[in-house]
Amino acid sequence: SRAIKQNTVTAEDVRSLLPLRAPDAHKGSCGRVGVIAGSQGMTGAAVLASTGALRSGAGLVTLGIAASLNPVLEVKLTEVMTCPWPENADGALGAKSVPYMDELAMQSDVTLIGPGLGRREETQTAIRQFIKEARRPLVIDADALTALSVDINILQQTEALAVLTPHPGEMAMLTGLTVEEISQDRLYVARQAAIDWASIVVLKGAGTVVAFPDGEVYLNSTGNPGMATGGTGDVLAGIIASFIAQGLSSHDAAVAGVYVHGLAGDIAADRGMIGMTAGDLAEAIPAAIHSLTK
Ligand code: NPW
Ligand code: AMP
Ligand code: MG
Repeated sequence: SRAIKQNTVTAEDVRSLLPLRAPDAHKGSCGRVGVIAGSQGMTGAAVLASTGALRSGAGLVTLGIAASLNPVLEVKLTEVMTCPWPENADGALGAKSVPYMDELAMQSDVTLIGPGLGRREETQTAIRQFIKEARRPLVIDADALTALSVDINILQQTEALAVLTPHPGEMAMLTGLTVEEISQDRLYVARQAAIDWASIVVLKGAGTVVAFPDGEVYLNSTGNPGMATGGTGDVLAGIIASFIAQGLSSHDAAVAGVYVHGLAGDIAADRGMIGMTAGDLAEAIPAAIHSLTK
């Protein structure tokens, strides 16, 4: 690996970054997270992303979802509010949904877009249009990364500061490199991407790298291979968005979010690493935050 100065994050560092709860806090002062996620077959991704945001302390979480899926989400989610949005003939988000995406973003401190949205062409086009016009902080994950990969210049065009959370497969799509090339030099690849895209890049995997447009790089120390199971990335995106909504800079939210996500994975693994689920990890987030702040 090329010589890059890497920062390691300690529990003490994260403690000092985490949002505080003022005695007179109310739900409106603890951050509003907008979530654009889920499609037929992947409503779970929307649930996990929204739950990750709630379990890390967001005051209010609102999920935008294709209208035909709304009844399912109303049942699966209790504390999260949902917005049933007009959909295309195939029941997915598309051009008709974009004004509603814009409206949700204007009413939220941060918008998380991508988990489980799917790769239908109309959905992908709508995602690009939304990101291009966005003005407030974004967390961009999963199928919204796929959308970006056909026109990465959108990141230069948008006013919004974005945190991108690719796994190595998504990073390969975004950069044109192979997964093997990325794995050989994770620090360098993440750092160069953050510089080129003027965005914060969270390159996931064992030893997640968080890289910033000024060349600064962090290597995470928490987490375990029990987290190699469907949906854990959706939870991470929710945590980072939640910390931004609670007033952390996107920089601090990415660093603290990755650490807390891994710690929650470690706490969930105390009950057995094999067979732990993304839902178990999400349920362990409050204990992870408590262990850092008590
Ligand atoms: P391979 O072949 O496995 O070795 P995709 P996804 C590669 C939603 N979900 N290191 C991988 O390689 C997500 O939110 C919904 C190296 C393959 O080529 C998305 O919207 C769930 N390679 C959607 O599903 C729960 C790695 O990347 C490609 C790698 C698709 O997301 C699950 C796979 O990537 C899921 O979260 C690594 N660490 N990781 C739900 N319950 O609703 C991946 N690759 O095609 O983007 O598939 O990540 O599952
Ligand atoms: P995704 O592939 O988007 O669901 O994201 C998977 C999440 O699990 C990321 O946060 C990864 O960093 C984490 N993860 C997966 N495998 C491991 C591993 N072997 N060690 C630590 N974290 C992992
Ligand atoms: Mg993912």
